[in-house]
Amino acid sequence: APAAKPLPEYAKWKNADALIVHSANTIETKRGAFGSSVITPSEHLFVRNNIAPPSLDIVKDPDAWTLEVAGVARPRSFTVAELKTMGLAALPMVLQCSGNGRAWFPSKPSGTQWTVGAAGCVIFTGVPVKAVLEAVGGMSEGMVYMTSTGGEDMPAGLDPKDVMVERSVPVSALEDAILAWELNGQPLSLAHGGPLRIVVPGYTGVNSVKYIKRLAFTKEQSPAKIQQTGYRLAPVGAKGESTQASIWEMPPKSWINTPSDPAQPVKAGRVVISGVAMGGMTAAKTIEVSINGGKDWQPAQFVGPDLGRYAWREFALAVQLEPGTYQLASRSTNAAGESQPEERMENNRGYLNNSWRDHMVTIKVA
Ligand code: MSS
Repeated sequence: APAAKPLPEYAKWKNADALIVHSANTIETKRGAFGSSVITPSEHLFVRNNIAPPSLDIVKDPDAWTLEVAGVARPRSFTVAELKTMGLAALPMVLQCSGNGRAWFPSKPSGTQWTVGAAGCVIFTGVPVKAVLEAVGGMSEGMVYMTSTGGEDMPAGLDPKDVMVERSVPVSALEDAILAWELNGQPLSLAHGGPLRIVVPGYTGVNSVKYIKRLAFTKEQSPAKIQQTGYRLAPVGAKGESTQASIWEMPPKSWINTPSDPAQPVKAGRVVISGVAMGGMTAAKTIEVSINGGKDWQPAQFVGPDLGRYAWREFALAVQLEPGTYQLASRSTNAAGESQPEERMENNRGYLNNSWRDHMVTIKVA
């Protein structure tokens, strides 16, 4: 096996044993490293940056970071210190990259070959966007999108529009969105968007812009490339276009974490199969497991606390397994009645994979 790449400086505090370092900007959680306590430890949480993150200096005095708010009745800026006086919400939610599961697309889309680990269930703490909006007299009339701008320095010589991380989501998404300065009980690290990050629960990771410096309510979607042609549901072989669906809401999804290592035979007898199930925009309601490649399904139990509609649930099913080979699959259904499909939705960049067949694991019992 090739030598593991080292963790980049800004993520040095993470647990290298729990992670696959694809590059300095793309770090994946190993399938066996989510734990079974619902919340993904921060040291195990994936990282994805579209461009190099800003300097670590910006998290030295987080309260001094400023956020500009525009497209509202009374536009103004707030420091993080001021935001902390305006409201408080703790938001348990799945943070998942749009391209999680890309590795299984037969069309071999470009981009990081994530399997399951570009996701985690974490608790962000901050101020509700609603509270901030109230303080500025509400959004200006006719606004359709909530547009967030990342605080990266723009590389010299390039058109900022081609590189800036600026994402727009429908204004309806502000309902449960927060501006967060804390993750799992600790000040938000640079790796995850400190000093301040917007988090849009139920939406894919790219919509939760890190080191947010501007929050604007806008009539149009951002002109940035990452919005206009990036993160679009393009047919295989076709370029991204602003007329195609934007990658916003997440569909229901689940996968098995234990046992999941084909190289580690499991001892015959009673085996507990466990994993995680999410509902997307609404809660995961039921979860089924198959031990024969999806021919037969049986209900599994949710275990651990229910942290609300945007969090995932741990699930478990105890089965009796004789020596042999088993294909373990899981299928979740959300409160809106939507189930994981057998097949992925093919698309050029490998987004939104929630196929139960792709997430299946083959294990040996001896
Ligand atoms: N933000 C910013 N500012 N920048 C960048 O690059 N990225 C995205 C988000 N945000 C970015 C941002 C993505 S893309 C993702 S996933 C996320 O983030 C991640 O997170 P973390 O914390 O994990 O790193 Mo895909 O859809």
